[in-house]
Amino acid sequence: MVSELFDPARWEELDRDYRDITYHRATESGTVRIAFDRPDVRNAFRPGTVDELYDALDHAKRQTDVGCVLLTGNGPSSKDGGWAFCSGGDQTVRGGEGYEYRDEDADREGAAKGGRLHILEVQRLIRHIPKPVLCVVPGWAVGGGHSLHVVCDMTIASVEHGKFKQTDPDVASFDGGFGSAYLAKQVGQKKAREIFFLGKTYDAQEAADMGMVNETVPHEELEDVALEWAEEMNSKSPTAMRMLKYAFNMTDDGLVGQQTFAGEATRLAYMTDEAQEGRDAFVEKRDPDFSEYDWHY
Ligand code: S0N
Repeated sequence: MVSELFDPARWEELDRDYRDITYHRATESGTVRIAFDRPDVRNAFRPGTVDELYDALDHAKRQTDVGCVLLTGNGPSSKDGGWAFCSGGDQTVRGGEGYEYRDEDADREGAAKGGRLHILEVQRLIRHIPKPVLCVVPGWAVGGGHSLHVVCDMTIASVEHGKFKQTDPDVASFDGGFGSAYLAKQVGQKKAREIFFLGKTYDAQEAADMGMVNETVPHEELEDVALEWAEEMNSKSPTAMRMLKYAFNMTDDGLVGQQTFAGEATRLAYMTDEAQEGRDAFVEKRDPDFSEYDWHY
């Protein structure tokens, strides 16, 4: 069983030999579903989990017929029936320098000898992937899992089980990037400081009321609604969606945001006859003739 909320009839597994996540593609649309699959530890991530997550997101990014990405957590826990999106870094593999590849992970290809903190690479990929990422929260979103929900384009949460909490300072950890700064953009400075400094638990409706969750959904309907939202987004212009995502990012992302947006603008400009005249003139070793192109206003 992938998850009690997962309808196998609507999904096809993408076989990429993952252990800590599952990866599916909708049978009838260009939506993919990536899910943490460690429900007995509230979907905490270890370095191998982060490698798999990065790989799946990167794969989804490269599929030109894939639109929306759903990021969620499988469940419930076989131990106590509890639900989680993700409870952040697995504290049992945290060493002196970061999170370590242990036991069967030690032989993983590319396993670093020292500790890793590469969930931040995943955060950047979610931020810059040229398609919408919808976080689907069936239970706890805690610590680094809370930060992942913050960085996704939108979040929907189970009204019964969705719970949001920042434990970073309890375990002497701090996400000083998107997890705090971007959170403050969503809920305001005072509220963001409360979330980190007090570590209170907020239910899904409270999280929606403060602006970090888009909508609360009855638990049983969570994945159906996620798929509906994804299909709505997939029906829109991919170029417009990509440019909008990068435009929303740009004011907060500084020169990296400008570069990302500008790269897409360049790609669009390359499609014009004008740009092709520039290329052709160079290749044909002649002066370019831009005389027939207007100075639009
Ligand atoms: C999620 C919580 C609130 C759930 O509480 P609840 O429902 O009472 O369940 P528990 O009985 O506590 O948990 C059930 C079982 O799951 C295990 N477990 C839960 N979370 C983790 C975890 N994060 N790591 C390892 N195990 C976990 C429990 O131990 C329990 O197991 P059993 O059944 O064997 O007893 C509650 O569990 C909780 O508070 N969890 C810890 C949350 C936490 O502190 N997470 C870490 C926060 N910090 C980060 O995530 C930092 C990492 C990060 O993202 C980052 C940030 C900046 C820069 C880099 C990084 C990076 O990591 O790369």
